[in-house]
Formats: sequence, structure tokens, C-alpha cells
Amino acid sequence: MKTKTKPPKPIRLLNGRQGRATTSDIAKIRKDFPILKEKVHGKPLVYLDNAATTQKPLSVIEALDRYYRKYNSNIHRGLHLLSEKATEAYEASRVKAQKFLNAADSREIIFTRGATEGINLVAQTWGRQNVKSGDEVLVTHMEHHSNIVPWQMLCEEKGATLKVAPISDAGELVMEEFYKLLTAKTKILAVTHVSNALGTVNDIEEIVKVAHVCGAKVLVDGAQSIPHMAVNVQGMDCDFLVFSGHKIYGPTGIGVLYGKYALLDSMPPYQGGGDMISSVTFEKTLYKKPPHKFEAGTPHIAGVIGLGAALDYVSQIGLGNIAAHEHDLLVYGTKILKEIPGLTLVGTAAHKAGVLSFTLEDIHPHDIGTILDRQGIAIRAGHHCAQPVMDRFQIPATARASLALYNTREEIDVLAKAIHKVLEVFK
Ligand code: 7TS
Repeated sequence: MKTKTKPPKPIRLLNGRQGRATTSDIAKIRKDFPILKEKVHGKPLVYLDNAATTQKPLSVIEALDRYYRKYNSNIHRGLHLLSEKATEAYEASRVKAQKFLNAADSREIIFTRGATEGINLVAQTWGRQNVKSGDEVLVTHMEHHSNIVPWQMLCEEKGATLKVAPISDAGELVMEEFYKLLTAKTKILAVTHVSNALGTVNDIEEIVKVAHVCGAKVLVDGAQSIPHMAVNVQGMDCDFLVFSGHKIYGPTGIGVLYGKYALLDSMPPYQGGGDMISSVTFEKTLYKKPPHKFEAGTPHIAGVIGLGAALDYVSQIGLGNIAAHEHDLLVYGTKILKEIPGLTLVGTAAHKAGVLSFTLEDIHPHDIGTILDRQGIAIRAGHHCAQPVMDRFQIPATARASLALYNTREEIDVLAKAIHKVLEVFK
């Protein structure tokens, strides 16, 4: 029985060549994503909601299908062949994630439900163990709610204080203020690598260096960076990093928490249950070592295998190539959108990833989203689970087009044309 995931197809984009991806490079990539052939309201789908979730390539869909058809089984327990195959594929994905992040050891990779669960896990284990009354937790003004609320809950419980590093009108961290907020009281800094609402890319290496001098640990929210740029946790020297599989062309319901092994080893478990113990009696339970200590119960086996296939897919194209293509689209999109009268870009940092957040005169972003949807264009409109960002810019919401490796300049043109239509409707 063949159950091994198929070897990745050969590289197609840019490799060995200079310059931006050609139309035929992207056309080939688009063929890997069956959903991109769909029509929406009779129009070709233009999918520009990638910061919310990305579409899935055939290799991921097939890895899930293959698992369920050929070797569906529980892991780490069965002595039978199917269980061995499933365990092997599950643990192979852990090594893929380790290599993808350049972590020192595969035991530093914990599978979670996603970025949100990863942050909650750290807040509820390391946080509860280490944050005491009078301590401080530092976040930034550009965090997603999932990197605010778990820390707020922890601070409330412990009598600690949540501090917030301010951002500028361009949506960049104000570094002088940020440095002032880092003190000996700061136990942990929780910071996003890339803002989902603004696209700002933070200089994590620099931030980690300064935080470590102050004795603070650093958790990096990699939800919006991992799919778009090469991330090297050892290079960054961050203590924890989280991401979600569904934002990097993998399945929903699966994600990764990276943590330095010594820290993970020192932390109490998050949930109790099967597979995280080495022995149980009514008097005393002994826990397994990381990563298993943090993976109680039957995990999302198919999700882990699908995530492994997604990481293979992205690695095969190359994050450098993906970043270059998306940067080209971002520059092009910024230029085209700026030419539209009444359109204001929200988030104009010097270093940005593929997010184009905007307002259009006083038209509500939900109306923009609805009109674009009728043209087959999927964007997100709202506060993007980053209400403090909206408050900072004194707006209730933005319309947001967010890019992925399969998007094209032509799709940006379709978007711009449709925005002009929105203006006509509200004339
Ligand atoms: N952190 C950031 C920076 C995010 O953008 C998101 C999701 C999360 C954490 C949470 O990820 P989850 O997979 O655990 O939900 N961001 C978005 C978004 O921008 N639109 O929809 C979800």
C-alpha cells in the first residue's frame, strides 16, 4: 500500500531567473488551485481575501484525500500498519515545520488549532507560571485581537498590567516609545511580525534583541508573515512563534506553536488528557516531554498531514520568489489604487507585506465589499479583528485586498475598475 505523500512537483516560478514572475509562471501556479476556476455571480473569481484565509492547491487537497482513503487511523498508539503510517506522516510534518522555520529541534514544534490557540497556550502556561502581580505584558497597537485578549485575560487574573506600544500615522511602531515601554517589569512582549490590517512588517530581530536585554521573553505572531516571507526562528531568536495552517495554503483547524525547547520543557501542560502523559494514577500523573506534553487528545491528524503538504508546496516555489511576486503586486496595486479619487490607503509603512487596506470617501467598507462581490471580487471589509488599529486611525472599518502567490496584475486592474464602479453607484 502506498501512503507516502507524493514528492513535490518541480519548481516553476522564477528560479534561476531575475525579475518578476511572468504571466505564464503565475498561470501555471493558478492551475494548482482548482477553486480559482470558479465563477462568482457569473464572473471569474478574483480572490483577494488571502489575509483571512488562502486557497488550497491540489497537492494539499490530495494529501487530505489520500490520508482518509488510504491510511486513516489514530496516531502514537496503534500497533497496526495504518496507525504506523499515520504516525509517520504526522511526525514527518513536524520535521517539515521545523525545517520551514529553521527551528533547532523538531521537539520545538507543537501542533495547535491555529495562531489563536498557540497564543492562548503560551498565555495560559508560561504566562500563568511567570507573570505575577505588578508585572507587565507588552503588546503593540497593531495586534490582531488574538494577540491582545489572551494577554488581557492573563493580566486581569494576575493583577499585571498590559502596556501598548504606539504606532505612527503610517502604521509603523514608534520605536523610541516602544523602547521606553520595555522595562525590567516587562515579562513578555507579544508582537506581530506583519499586521493583518495595515500590512506593516516589523523588524523582529531588532525588537527581540532589545527585549532580551530587558529580560523579557518574546512571542511573535507569524500568522501574516509565514505565508509571505522566509522566517528563521533561530535568526530572530524569538522565544515563541505562532502561525495558522490555513493562511499558508493548508487546511483550517491546524497551526504551529514554536517554542525554545528549554522554555517548553519548563512550562506546565495546557490541557490534560490522552497522549500527553507517561503514566497516570489517581494519586499522580507524570507528563510526557514536549511536544507531546502539549498535544492532549487525538489531534487533527489530517490537518497536520495537509499542512505538511502545504509547506512542501510553498518551499518548492520558494518564499523568496513568493515575496518578490507579492511585492511587485503590492507596488503595482498601491500605485493603481492611489490614483482613484477619494481612496485613502490605511497603512503606508516603508516595509509592507501584501495588504491594501483602504477607505473610499465616506462609503461604508461593507458597501464596497458587497458591490465588489457582485463583480466576483472577494475582499474583506470590517475591522479585521484589529479594532484598536481602527480606533488609532479614527475609522470604523476598512476595505482590505490582501495578496497571495496566485494573484496577478490583471486582478488588481479588475479591482480598480470595480472600485470606480462603487464610486459611480454613490455619485
Ligand atoms: N494573528 C494575526 C496577525 C492574524 O491576522 C490572524 C487572523 C490571527 C492572528 C488569528 O488567526 P487564526 O487562524 O487563529 O484565526 N487574521 C484574520 C484576518 O485578517 N482576517 O480574518 C482572519
